[in-house]
Amino acid sequence: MKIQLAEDLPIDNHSKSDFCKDVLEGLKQNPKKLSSKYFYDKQGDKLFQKIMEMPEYYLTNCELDIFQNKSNIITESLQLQGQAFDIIELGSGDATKSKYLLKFLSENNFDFNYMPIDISGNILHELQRNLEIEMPDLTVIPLEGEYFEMLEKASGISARKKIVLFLGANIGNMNKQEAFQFCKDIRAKLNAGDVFLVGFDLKKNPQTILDAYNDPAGITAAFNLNLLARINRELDADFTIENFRHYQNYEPDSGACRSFLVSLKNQVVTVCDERILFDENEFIDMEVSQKYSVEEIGQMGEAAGFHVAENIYDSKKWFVDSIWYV
Ligand code: AVJ
Repeated sequence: MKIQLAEDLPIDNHSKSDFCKDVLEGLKQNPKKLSSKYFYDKQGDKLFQKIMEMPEYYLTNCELDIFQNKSNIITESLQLQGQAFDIIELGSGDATKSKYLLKFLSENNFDFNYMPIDISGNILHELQRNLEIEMPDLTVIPLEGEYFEMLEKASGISARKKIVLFLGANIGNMNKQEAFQFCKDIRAKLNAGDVFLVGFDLKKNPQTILDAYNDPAGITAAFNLNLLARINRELDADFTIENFRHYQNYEPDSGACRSFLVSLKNQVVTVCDERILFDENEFIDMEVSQKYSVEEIGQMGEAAGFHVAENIYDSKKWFVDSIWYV
C-alpha cells in the first residue's frame, strides 16, 4: 500500500479559495502586497531551512545560544514556585530551541505538560515522535490550528499556570502596530500568574541586518520568489519568475527590514482567472522583519498590559527573549 504523506495531499477547495481570495486582494491593492505567512509550503520550508544554515542569518544561532546556555535563568524568571504548569508554544515547528528549556525543566523535576501549537499537523506528529524518544516522560499535547483558537482549546484542557512561548522573532513578521495588537490579544487570553515569553531580533549594525536578508547566494531571493511559484502551482497562475527581482532594504530608524519583488517589465499575470497588470518597476510588498530596541520592547509589553520582567540576551546581545508577567 502506498502511504500518502500529508504534504503530498492536494489542498482542499476551502483552503484553495481562501488562498485565492487573499492573493487577489493583496495584488489588487496599491502598492501590491502578498502575505509572508504563505511562504512556508514544502519548497518554502526547505528554503527557510537553507536560510537558517547561512552564515549571515544570525538569528537562529543567537536564540539557540540563549536556550542552550540560559535555560536555568529563564526558569528562575518564570516564577514557578513548585506549582504545576503548561508550556504552550505558538508555532513550535520542530522545537529546536525550546527543547533545551523542556529538558532543563524535566531534569529538575518540574511538573508540566508541553502543548505545541502549529498549523502543520505534519510537523506536530514528527515533533511528538521525536519527543517520545528524547524525553519519554514528558506529556506532549499537540494542538493543530490557529494560535488563538488553540490557546482557547488549551484553556479548556487545563487550568494550570500557562507559560506561552513565541520564539524565533516570528513577531517580526508583523508590523509594529499589528505586533502590539497581537500582544494585547495574547494578554486577553491569559490570567494572573501566567507568563508570555517572546523572542525579538534587536536593532544592531544596519549592515549586519541587511546582510542576513540580502545574501549573495540569493537564497532569500529564492525564498521570496517561491511564493510566486507556489501561486503558480496551487492557483493555476502564470507568473514568469524570471520577470521579477528581489529587493531588500533596512531602515535603521524604524527598524523595518523589508523585502519586495520588483517587476522587470510591463506584464500581465493571470491569477485565479483574473488578470493582474504589472507596470515596469512596480513592486510587490512581500515581508517585514521588524527589529526592536529593548526600550521599544518594554514600552510595547507594558502598553499591552504585561509587566516586562526580564530580558534574556545571547552573548552578542543581538537577540532577546523577553519575559512578560500577567
Ligand atoms: C521566520 C520570521 C523569523 O523574518 O527573520 C528569513 C523569516 N525571511 N529570511 C525572519 C525570514 C527572510 C524570518 N522569521
